[in-house]
Amino acid sequence: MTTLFSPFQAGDITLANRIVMAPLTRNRALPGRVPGELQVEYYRQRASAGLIVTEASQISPEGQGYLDTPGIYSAEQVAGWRRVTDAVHAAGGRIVIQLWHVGRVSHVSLLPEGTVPVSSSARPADTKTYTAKGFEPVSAPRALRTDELPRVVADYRAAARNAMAAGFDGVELHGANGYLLEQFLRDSLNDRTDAYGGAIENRARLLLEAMAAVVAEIGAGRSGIRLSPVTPANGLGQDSDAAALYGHVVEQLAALKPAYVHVIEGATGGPRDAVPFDFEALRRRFKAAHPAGAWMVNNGYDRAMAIAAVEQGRADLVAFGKPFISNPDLVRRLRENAPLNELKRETLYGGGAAGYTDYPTLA
Ligand code: 8OZ
Repeated sequence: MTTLFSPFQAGDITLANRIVMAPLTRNRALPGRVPGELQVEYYRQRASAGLIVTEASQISPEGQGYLDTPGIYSAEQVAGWRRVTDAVHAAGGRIVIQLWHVGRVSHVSLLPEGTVPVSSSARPADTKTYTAKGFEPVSAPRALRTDELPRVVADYRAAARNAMAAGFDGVELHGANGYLLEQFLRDSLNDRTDAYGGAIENRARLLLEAMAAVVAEIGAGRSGIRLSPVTPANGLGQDSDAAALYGHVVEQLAALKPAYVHVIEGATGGPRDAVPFDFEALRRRFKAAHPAGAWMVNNGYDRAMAIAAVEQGRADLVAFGKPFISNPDLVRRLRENAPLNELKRETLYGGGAAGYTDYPTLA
């Protein structure tokens, strides 16, 4: 019988179990936005996950929106990530990197001198970001020109190439949580009049071009993507027809034959049912077009929910976020139905080893 603890083949990546460590922003990169020894230890401790998805990592200096998040665009960053992937692989794990461009969710102090955040639109986000001065409102963005979009797609492609050089098993495109690709998807923000705005086919174009570029660079079997059809994260309003928009997106993604699609059900890190959405219909639409593609679910899953979702065929993989922060041996704890450590919220973002690499494992 297939269970949460059974092995799984996601494209070209062989997973020891169906339990995934979700991408988690922790703001502990070194100067140069480079992952260091602390990240090596943190990810190594969590290598019993069937798959680790790293914290979101910017594809370019323009794609950064928070203090001390790592990148995957420089040689130093690639070298830092190589130490992380070597450690995870030596411990028997699998790891993909999440490729991130924040779009308008940024602040001028985090961006190259003299530049402002970029988006589908010049309308600012009603949200804050974390800078060297603490929480600050995001800066006003400018709309990307049509002739700049090939360069953005090329940045995703170069980042995927860097990910392979850094030894990752694959990449996950960050298409969720109110960042750049979702800023193009939703008609609550995208007010463009070019081929990247208006009809659903147009609003989905940048995401699909980025995904196609990643697939062309590293192969479909090493490419995944994360979506959040109804999240209110980062002040991006709801799309006027999320079912039609995301139905089109997963159908077009399916044609690219990715290893997996990762879906945040509900409000990221919050209520699962604040906005009605038929996630099961979305899964069926994807599976009808790409039966071998894995369906990864996330958001507030506990042990019983995860076991049931896999047993009933509603998910191939289940991603856990906060439980993996406080339980490096989460897989063992779920298998043995052992109690979980409490999460310390005050050490989520920034700082050092405390609340990062010092959570205890079972004896
Ligand atoms: C929490 C804090 C900063 C960024 C996301 C990358 O929501 C994030 C993020 C989460 O996807």
